Amino acid sequence: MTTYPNGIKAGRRSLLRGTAGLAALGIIAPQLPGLFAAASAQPKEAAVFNHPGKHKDLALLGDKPLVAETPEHLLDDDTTPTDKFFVRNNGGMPDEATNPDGWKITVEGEVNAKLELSLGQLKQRFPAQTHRMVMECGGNGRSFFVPPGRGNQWTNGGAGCAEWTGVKLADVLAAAGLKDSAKFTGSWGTDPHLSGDPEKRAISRGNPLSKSMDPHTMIVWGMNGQPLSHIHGGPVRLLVPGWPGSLSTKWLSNIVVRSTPHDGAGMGGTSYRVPVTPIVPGSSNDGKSFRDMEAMPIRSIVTAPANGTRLAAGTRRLALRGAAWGSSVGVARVDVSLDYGQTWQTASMAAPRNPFDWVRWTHSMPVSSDGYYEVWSRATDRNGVSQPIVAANWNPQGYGANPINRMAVMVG
Ligand SMILES: Nc1nc2c(c(=O)[nH]1)N[C@H]1C(S)=C(S)[C@@H](COP(=O)(O)O)O[C@H]1N2
Ligand SMILES: [Mo]
Repeated sequence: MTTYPNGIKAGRRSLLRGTAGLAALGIIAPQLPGLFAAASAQPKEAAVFNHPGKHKDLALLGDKPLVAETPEHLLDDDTTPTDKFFVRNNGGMPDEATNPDGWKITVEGEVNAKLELSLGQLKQRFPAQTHRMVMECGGNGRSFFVPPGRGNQWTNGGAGCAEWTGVKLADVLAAAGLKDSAKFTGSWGTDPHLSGDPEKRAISRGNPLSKSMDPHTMIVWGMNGQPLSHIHGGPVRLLVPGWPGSLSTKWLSNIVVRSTPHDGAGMGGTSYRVPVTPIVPGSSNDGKSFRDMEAMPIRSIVTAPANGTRLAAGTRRLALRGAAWGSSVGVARVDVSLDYGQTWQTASMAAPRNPFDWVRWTHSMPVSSDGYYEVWSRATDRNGVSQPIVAANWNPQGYGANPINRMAVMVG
């Protein structure tokens, strides 16, 4: 009984707080085919996440380091409010900056002149921009793998879509002057390793220069119109949209431009890497032949009604709302099914504001009778690639699981 996906947990938590939830009936939406587990075998209510400025219904996945995901029904806003945005730390948190504008960032390596900039100088020297973009943990969806991947058992809530304000990383790199040898970047934050050993880094990730030069890749100090909060990497972080969230270095202090791929903690082996040729689920592998994860796969979620909602007897229409994002080519379509995928209907989508924004979708779906229904959602990208039925391309650390979304409602 190890494979209960935590989506159940998230749904169950909200139900336990409600008055007429399905949990009370012992009915919980399974997230994987065949897992119709008895309520008694369900995980206990998730630990409560208590942090100033964060929503109390975020689901705590880990304490040390601090990791909390957003239940799907809390992702129902067009723009994810900061209090509902997931949190993923790999180490501790640095002390909070007392003088944010004095925070220093250095840029060095394959550049003509090493740059040292305070946040105040960064704001003055380069044009600011604001974009609404998804940031998503590379491990989002991990709990859907069978057998489970190693690490925090994310359901679909290791993602959010906020408005980020800052400058283009490309402008800052250009100011340092890129040498011909510049091919990759790497970055560090100031968060301490959990062991307390100052020689060790919690995480330090990097990507090809081309992604750093994308005008949507930013050094940000603002989130949803407010100064970037400490827990989200304030006063300043990287925001590398569309690729694993781990690249979006919080508490950003150092950027290095390199001729070879970055070699920080969290690079190489099986870290943020996926098989090129599929491997046997559950097998061990050193990841040497894997490739670095780049664009996150396409995903859709249902954000309303909440998983486990009980609707009045006689309800004959479901007003569904959700979101879809991911894929390097953009979301083309979202389909929903009320009959376990036998028939699908296409939802209406709002246009995304930029290639890294999510798509909000809505659909009004007829219900033929009272009873238990599962709502499935499936997004398809512009290349015709859809979410698989079950998590695909198993890998030891559980990256890239994006099966169709499943949630349940009870009518009557
Ligand atoms: N310095 C630093 N940056 C970091 C991390 C970290 O632990 N330390 N975690 C990364 C990971 S794995 C993710 S998914 C995102 C999470 O950002 P958030 O906590 O603001 O949601 O930050 C990334 N940046
Ligand atoms: Mo992550």
